[in-house]
Amino acid sequence: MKRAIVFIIIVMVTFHLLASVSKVTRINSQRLRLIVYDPLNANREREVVTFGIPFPKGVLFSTDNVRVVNSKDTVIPAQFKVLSKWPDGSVMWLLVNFLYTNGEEYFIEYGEVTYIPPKGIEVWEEDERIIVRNSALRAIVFKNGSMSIYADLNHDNVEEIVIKRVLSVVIDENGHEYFSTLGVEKVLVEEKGPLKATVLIKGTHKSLNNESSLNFTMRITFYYNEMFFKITYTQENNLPCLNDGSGQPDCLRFGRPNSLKFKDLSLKIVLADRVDVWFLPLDSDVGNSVSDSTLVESLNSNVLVYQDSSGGEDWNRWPGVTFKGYKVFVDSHEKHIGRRFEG
Ligand SMILES: [Ca+2]
Repeated sequence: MKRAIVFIIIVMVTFHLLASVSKVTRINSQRLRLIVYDPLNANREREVVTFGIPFPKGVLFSTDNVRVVNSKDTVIPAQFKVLSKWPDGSVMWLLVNFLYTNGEEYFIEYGEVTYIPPKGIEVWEEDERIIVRNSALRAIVFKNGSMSIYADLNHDNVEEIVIKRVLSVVIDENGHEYFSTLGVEKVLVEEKGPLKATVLIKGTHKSLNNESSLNFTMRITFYYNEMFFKITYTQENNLPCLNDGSGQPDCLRFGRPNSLKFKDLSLKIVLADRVDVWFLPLDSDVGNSVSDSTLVESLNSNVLVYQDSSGGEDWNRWPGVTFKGYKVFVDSHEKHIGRRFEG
């Protein structure tokens, strides 16, 4: 199975006018060369690269007139979003996603070019659910925030259920449980394009007695032709920060009013079948130059990931932390120390 990692890239672009020598006539079109820096220098095949790019005033008025091509002038599947515009309505900042394979050269062309995006992902919304389908999987996100995934894993042209349910559970100090699926406030399609589509779920964890705990935001992103998907999951405490009586905020230290304490937080992905191995993406060890890697273990092992502090430069700025970053324990043995656990 392909690794579900969307890597971080830095894209440098160089502007130059399109040379007159070309297989395709491009009157008044311009071309930018894209250079993708991959710090891991990994083998990348058709992975989504995302970046923003600024345009001069008055040169691009529609995402129909921009496209990504390779050195053979083949148009590459891409997705564009206008982030801001100049006063004359032309594009100032454009968000670009395209499918990148390392070793290829890529260019952005704009001006008198046309781009017809592929029909990569279908998304439709019904009263009780949102359905997302690409060539590899079908996902149903219910309006209560749960999700099921179907795919044809054994290639007999009949799809099977692969994931039965996705939810998060908070356990408070007294052992009471709060479920994301009981307190969903919003389920919507946040982004829908040929390369990726994102469903947003927001809500509050609630107990069976309708008591509330942490707030959450979950984004589930599906990709063109890919069986993997990405869950971005954020916990929030949306209770207000109170005034300490002298005009200063009284929420900077743990335990102050409207702090939320909990003993455990789990993101539960209920699979239809048992699996034999799992893997964790790991970032560099603190204090040495070991590069990013993956930890693969059997499902019989017991895994604990403990993020004690932010892992950044200011990791010990507030009291209550004991070390920089996170540790991974397998069967109670410490296996790894990193900065920020990526899930
Ligand atoms: Ca099947």
